[in-house]
Amino acid sequence: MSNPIELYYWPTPNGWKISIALEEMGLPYELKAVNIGKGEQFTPEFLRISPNNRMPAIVDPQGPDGAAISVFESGAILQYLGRKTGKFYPKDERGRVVVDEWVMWQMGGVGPMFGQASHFRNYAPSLVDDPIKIEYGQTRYNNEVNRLLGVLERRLEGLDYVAGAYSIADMAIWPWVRIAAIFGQNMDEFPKAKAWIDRIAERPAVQKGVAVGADLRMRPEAGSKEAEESRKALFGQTASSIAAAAKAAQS
Ligand SMILES: N[C@@H](CCC(=O)N[C@@H](CS)C(=O)NCC(=O)O)C(=O)O
Repeated sequence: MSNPIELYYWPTPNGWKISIALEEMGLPYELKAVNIGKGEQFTPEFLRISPNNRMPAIVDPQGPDGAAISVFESGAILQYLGRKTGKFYPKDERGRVVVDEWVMWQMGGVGPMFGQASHFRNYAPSLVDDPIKIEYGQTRYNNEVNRLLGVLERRLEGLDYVAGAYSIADMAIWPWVRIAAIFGQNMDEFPKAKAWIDRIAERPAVQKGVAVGADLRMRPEAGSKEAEESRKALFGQTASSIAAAAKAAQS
């Protein structure tokens, strides 16, 4: 029996990509919660595994040649797990290129743009402070989210999954797209994407994956001390603030 993969995780769309993949691939794993609202992503131990101070990350005790390996960036983790298991990641070059294209589309487009749309919708300071700038940010990122949903809708014309067969690309894209309605997108505009969301949601491994650590995700009440601490940990990060947080975590 091999040692479980360590999953550095917090229950968010980027975290779900990996809990879903591990469930789909039937790999044993051990949860290592990284409470990003409390700044646990800045500890020197975590930064050694994930230098970008973001979760998810994994440590596979049985990496290449049997030695341990750590991987950060969800797209790289999905590709690593796909290569390791030979599941949901085609071995033939043409098939693999298509999956890689859609994984990269998620990593470079969907993740960052949905992330910014969420920031401007849920976290930007009140409209009263600076209505023009905030509205500009909201419109820009909501339009990008809408454009990306249109790309997905066109892609799913005649396909059940983005690369033909269900793959790590769907696992990367689904956790963000399924919450697009919460960002104010009208999903009736995108019937194929909507059907794809439901098709994937029916998979038992996906249901297990999104349930991982659900009890950890307790959004602090707006205006509470916890909410203020979480804002401080997550927003306004600079190179020197990360260095200071890492140092503080060490002492
Ligand atoms: N490109 C990264 C993005 C990961 C990411 O943004 N993770 C967020 C949570 S969804 C995080 O760890 N945030 C901590 C922080 O902002 O300090 C990936 O796909 O792995």
